[in-house]
Amino acid sequence: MLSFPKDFLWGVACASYQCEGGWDEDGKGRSIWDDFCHDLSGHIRNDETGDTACDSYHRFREDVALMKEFGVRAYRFSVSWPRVIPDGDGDVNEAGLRFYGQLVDELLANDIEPLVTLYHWDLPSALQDRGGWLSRDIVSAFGRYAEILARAFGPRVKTYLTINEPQCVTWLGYGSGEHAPGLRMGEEKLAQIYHNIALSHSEAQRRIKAVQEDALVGIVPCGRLCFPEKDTPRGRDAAYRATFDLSRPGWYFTFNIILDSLILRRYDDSAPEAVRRFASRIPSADWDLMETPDFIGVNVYNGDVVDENGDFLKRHPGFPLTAMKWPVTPEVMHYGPLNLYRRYGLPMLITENGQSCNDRIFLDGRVHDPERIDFLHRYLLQLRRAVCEGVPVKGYLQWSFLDNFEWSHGYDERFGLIYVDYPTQRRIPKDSAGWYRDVIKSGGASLGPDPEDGKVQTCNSDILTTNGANT
Ligand code: PNW
Repeated sequence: MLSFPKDFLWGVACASYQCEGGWDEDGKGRSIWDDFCHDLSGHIRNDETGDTACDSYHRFREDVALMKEFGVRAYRFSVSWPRVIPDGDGDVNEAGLRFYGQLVDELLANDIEPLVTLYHWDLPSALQDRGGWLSRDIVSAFGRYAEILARAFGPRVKTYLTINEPQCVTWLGYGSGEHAPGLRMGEEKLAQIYHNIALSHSEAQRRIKAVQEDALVGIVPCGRLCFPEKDTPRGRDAAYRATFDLSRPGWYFTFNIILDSLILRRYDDSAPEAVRRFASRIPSADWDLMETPDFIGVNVYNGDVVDENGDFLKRHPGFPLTAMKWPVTPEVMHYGPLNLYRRYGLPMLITENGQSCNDRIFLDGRVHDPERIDFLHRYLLQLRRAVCEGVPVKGYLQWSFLDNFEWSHGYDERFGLIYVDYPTQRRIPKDSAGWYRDVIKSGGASLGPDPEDGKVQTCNSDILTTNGANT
């Protein structure tokens, strides 16, 4: 009896700046994250940097061997743009390309499918000097970069993710300034950045497919995902509407701000004034340039609960939190993908899910992380509900295989299945690594029955219908 489809892809994910290190080796150019960390003005906890990180630039073979040992079937990694094209749109750094070619070969030799993210936030500094994502020049530079990678990888790589979390790139990078390049811009400029990102995704998708027709190309948005307090038709509708309502605070942190552009080729009627003003100036030729992705990569960490009237409910005192103080809301893994499917009708891949814990090495020399196991277990049970309802989720990637550099939080936050002792770079599998190995090996059967009804659901082959927003 299978509850997840037989070809369901089980894997793990990471990103270049968070794990590679080797920040100035073998001809790599500088990225905005190198600059942001090096200026030591309090952007990053403990003034930490990704200069060395997990040293995966040198230890990738050891890391891939560990993935193999724990049964991982897919690895989502990102390419550092300035490692491959130091100034972003000039000469190619062959040594950088070679590194990623070797990583891909090592994965394939171990039966692990490489899933390649083109952009996980380490923009070449030289491009930021020319405006970064605010400048429309980025569209052709990003397209060229994508084509260079697609040519280099050839048929070895079948799945690409273009841009990780446009919402974080835009809002955290150019709005709140919490992330590199640390700027604070107004809403119309943020809308311009979103538009440039949508055009960049589209250009990359076209150029990858021109080189490799059968490649699958997705994008990885993030943002507010809502779920109903009560699972009733009214509750579900309210959660759907709240998820995509741009008139609520934080329009820049919603999935539809980017996906409506790419897929529906318009902005939602609920868009705030600044966005509408910007949208009214978009030339109609731009809409013709938009490419619908083949699938949506969804990063799922937590969500908001709404009642049947669509009001957001406050969490009760003492609500369960992760070490990073993110709420533990497993239901988001059911209703998040469900609502995205209802609006867009596309297949999905869970591209990230996990939690940070205050992990440490115990007296017995091992790393025990029962909270992480409980978290993954709860979220995967909810994902099973979505899959059993017919939501086409093709795979699940845990974030993250190794502990790594958690952006402005530095190394304090540990998301890994594998503990990294940074002073020695020793890797120590946590209890959760063994637990996840069993999940993968059993195709999800080891999750056991759903505590709510005591049953192990099985897949429903009748695929849900979408509500037609995209027709
Ligand atoms: C993701 N939120 O970012 C990133 O893609 C990863 O690089 C990062 O390490 C991981 O999550 C863990 O933080 C997120 O506010 C940023 O819900 C913000 C949110 C979620 C994920």
